[in-house]
Amino acid sequence: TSVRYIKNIFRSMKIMKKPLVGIIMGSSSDSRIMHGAAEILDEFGVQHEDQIISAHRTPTRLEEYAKHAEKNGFKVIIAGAGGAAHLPGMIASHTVLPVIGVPILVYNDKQKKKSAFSGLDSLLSISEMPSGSPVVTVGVNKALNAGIYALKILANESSSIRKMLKSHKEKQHKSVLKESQDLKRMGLKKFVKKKFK
Ligand code: RP5
Repeated sequence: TSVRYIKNIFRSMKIMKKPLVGIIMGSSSDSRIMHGAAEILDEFGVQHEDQIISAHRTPTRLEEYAKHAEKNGFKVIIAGAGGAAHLPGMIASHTVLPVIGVPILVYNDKQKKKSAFSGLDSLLSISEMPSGSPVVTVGVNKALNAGIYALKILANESSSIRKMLKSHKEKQHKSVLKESQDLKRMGLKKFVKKKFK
């Protein structure tokens, strides 16, 4: 049994070494938002492979990427896109891997302008998939949540990720308690001044 135990440890170390998550985005401009997903995966020691794939500008890469993701054993794909955000849905139509969509609020730095519909365009483009071809969708720009959701999917097969998710929850609980204690002690006026000014 101890040999089997050691073998299992090595197997799980090997699993953690190869990318389990594919992060893709429609444009380099999305990378400023999508790095939120990468950060939480890094914190959990989960490898991910990151690429730019545009549903509109590089349409032939969609099927290619879906095959690549399956061949390389990815367990979940996180796909972010803004505006007419077809990337998550089109990738989902090429694979049975779960796809988590991140609607991105397109922001043009040079003109200091948001997209015409402030992210609602991307949100609806991703969430309103036809029956039979689902994409789960997080909130606008919520790449961190997509990362956490991917970890939850991976936790079904990994007790160490499950444990880390539990302690992540505990950390959140403690941090809210601490803030509440500070608020109670200082009163609203002082609290706001200290925290936000
Ligand atoms: C979408 O168009 C991309 O996902 C991006 O959010 C948006 C704007 O792309 P750029 O014009 O910044 O390349 O396809």
